[in-house]
Amino acid sequence: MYTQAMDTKDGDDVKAVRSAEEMQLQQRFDARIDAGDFIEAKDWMPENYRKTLLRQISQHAHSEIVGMLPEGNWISRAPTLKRKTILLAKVQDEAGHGLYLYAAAETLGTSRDQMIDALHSGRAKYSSIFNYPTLTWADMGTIGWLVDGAAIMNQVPICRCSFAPYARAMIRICREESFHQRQGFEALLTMMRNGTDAQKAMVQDAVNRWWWPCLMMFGPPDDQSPNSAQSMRWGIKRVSNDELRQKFIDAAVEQAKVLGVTLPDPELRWNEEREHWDHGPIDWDEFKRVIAGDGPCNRERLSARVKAWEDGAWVREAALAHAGKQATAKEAA
Ligand code: FAQ
Repeated sequence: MYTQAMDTKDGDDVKAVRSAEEMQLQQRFDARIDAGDFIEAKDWMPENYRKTLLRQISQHAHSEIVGMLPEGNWISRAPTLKRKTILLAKVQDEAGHGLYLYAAAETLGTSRDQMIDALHSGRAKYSSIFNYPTLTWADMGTIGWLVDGAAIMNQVPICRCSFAPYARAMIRICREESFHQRQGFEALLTMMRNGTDAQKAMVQDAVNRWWWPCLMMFGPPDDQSPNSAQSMRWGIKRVSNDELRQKFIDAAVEQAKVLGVTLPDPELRWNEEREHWDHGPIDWDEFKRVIAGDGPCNRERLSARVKAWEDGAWVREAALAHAGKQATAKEAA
């Protein structure tokens, strides 16, 4: 006769077998990570590795999509046809990046609709940088130079992320971001070399406003970054938040000299011993406010995304109906 007790014992046996199997899988996974192997979506992975990747990749995808808004604001006001074409292409690239990244995240077992719902309901984050306004045309060049510059610095190491679909997406994204960064720098250089005094002042003002938020893009300092240690252990992050921030500052200081702009940090000083530029304190309270939803444009950005999603409902419905008809016609043929 089967009793509750017997069921429990059987259950315990099954659990013991399963956990021995899982331990083996875990050991194999750890060994692959230690050997620098790439993990594919179909491979076994610990649940927390999957969750961490989903969090980071979906937040990254959301950043690309929300990141279209500050620049989209200037497409209709670009000063020349050439600049308008470049900006249009750049904003379209960001949409493409968002789509590669959603596709990479979907391989982890969460649907795009679920990810988008998390963004629209405020449960998912996106980069703090896109909650700042774009006030003048110089903001377009500055976003290219500094925001894309920071994005590349952070994203190049992700091309070696242990999760292969993310790493593959990043290779293509980085190539495009590199073009974005150069076009931004070139746009600013044109204004600084050939522009009027008012245009030069406009560039300096944009750099003053974007510098500190760009430094926040790399995330909190290493000793206050709750996810870093585990993500580094898993090979999701290859270089720490602080190291990347420092590399970005070191590169930007030299580029600022070529442009002829000043970076708005009186404490920027070359440190012979460290062979890096020292910098002044970052306002982490501002960062916390922005990622908690209280930055200058958080509400505006989120409501623009929700509106675009709702306005596009008929397109999604029509595409699904069309795909359904095609499938039925194929079956009938
Ligand atoms: N903004 O423990 P950590 C772009 C959150 S793409 C908002 O250090 P982690 C292209 C973090 O999520 C820009 N939240 O976290 C473009 C975590 O919260 P959670 C996006 C931030 O993940 C250019 C908490 O703080 N790039 O710009 C930020 O190990 C121009 C604790 O932080 C990526 O997403 C922030 N800045 O390291 C488009 C790259 N920083 O999730 C248009 C991939 C931190 O626990 C125009 N992501 N947080 O609730 C990463 O490399 C990492 O996720 C970090 C954060 C480095 C961003």
